[in-house]
Amino acid sequence: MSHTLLLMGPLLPSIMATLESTYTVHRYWEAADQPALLSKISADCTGVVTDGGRGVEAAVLEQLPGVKIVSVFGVGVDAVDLDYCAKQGIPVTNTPDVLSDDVADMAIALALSVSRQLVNGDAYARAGRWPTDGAMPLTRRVMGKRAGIFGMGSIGRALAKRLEGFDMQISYCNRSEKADSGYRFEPSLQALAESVDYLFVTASATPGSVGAVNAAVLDALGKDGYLINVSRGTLVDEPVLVSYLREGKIAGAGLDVFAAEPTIPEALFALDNVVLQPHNASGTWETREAMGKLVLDNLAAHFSDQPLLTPVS
Ligand code: 8YV
Repeated sequence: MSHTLLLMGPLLPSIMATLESTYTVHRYWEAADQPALLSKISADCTGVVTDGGRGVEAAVLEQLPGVKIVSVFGVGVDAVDLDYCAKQGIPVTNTPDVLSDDVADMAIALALSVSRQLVNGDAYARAGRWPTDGAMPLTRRVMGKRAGIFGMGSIGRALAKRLEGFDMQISYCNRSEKADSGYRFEPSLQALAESVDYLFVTASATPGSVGAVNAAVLDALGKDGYLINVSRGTLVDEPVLVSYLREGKIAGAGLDVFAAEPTIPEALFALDNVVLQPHNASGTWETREAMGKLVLDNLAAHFSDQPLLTPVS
């Protein structure tokens, strides 16, 4: 008999197809009566599969005492109740590294888009304003500027490599210094913000990083500074960010992530110093396939008593 899994939300169709042909999968998000589903599978369910945004809460895991693995489609595990999993000895796996290049690409795309006003330029061209109004307003150069990276993990390093191509001076803030990186380490996020033109947020969401990009950090970034966030919206004090963008207290922002997804603060829609994405930094076929494969491989390793490929430490 195949192992019984609870799937919290939809994944890539090809990954779901493999999952459903290998295991007995129950689709939580489609259940009309979710508590009834949990009690129905309570005795049999041995694993949970979810994505980084949905995660899984203790209230669900408590109903499934046989669960011995949580496999996450995503690198961020902030939506999983890690304390509960640790207490119960449930290993959690994620999908690091395979998405770093695409997420770094998105950070670069956002920095270029907001600085060079790509979205506004596109609208200007499509509205036929070039022949009537002449050239669009001038924009800001990216190359050669100072970049600060908050979070020097796999995504931070992939981003730094790209920023080098733009001849940028690179500094970073991280829990610990990465001496081998060759970039300037700045332990204080506020001091980092003060010394750069672009502040990139790539750190994972932990109790220590949530809310870290606050008013003091944005003040330090200043009216000529840009914020680019491809990590989690919760790392930024979002209401403060919105008001700073409105009032021109920072130059602009490129945002792929928000505090209460999929809701984006409506005030941002009217601002032309912001470029928005619907949390799509890892959203390429190539990366999503690779993430899905890691989810499947971790499950296969678990169910055949092999070491997990990418356990969350
Ligand atoms: C995904 C992410 O969009 O990896 C993460 O932590 O946030 C993204 O890659 C998400 O997990 C898929 O829904």
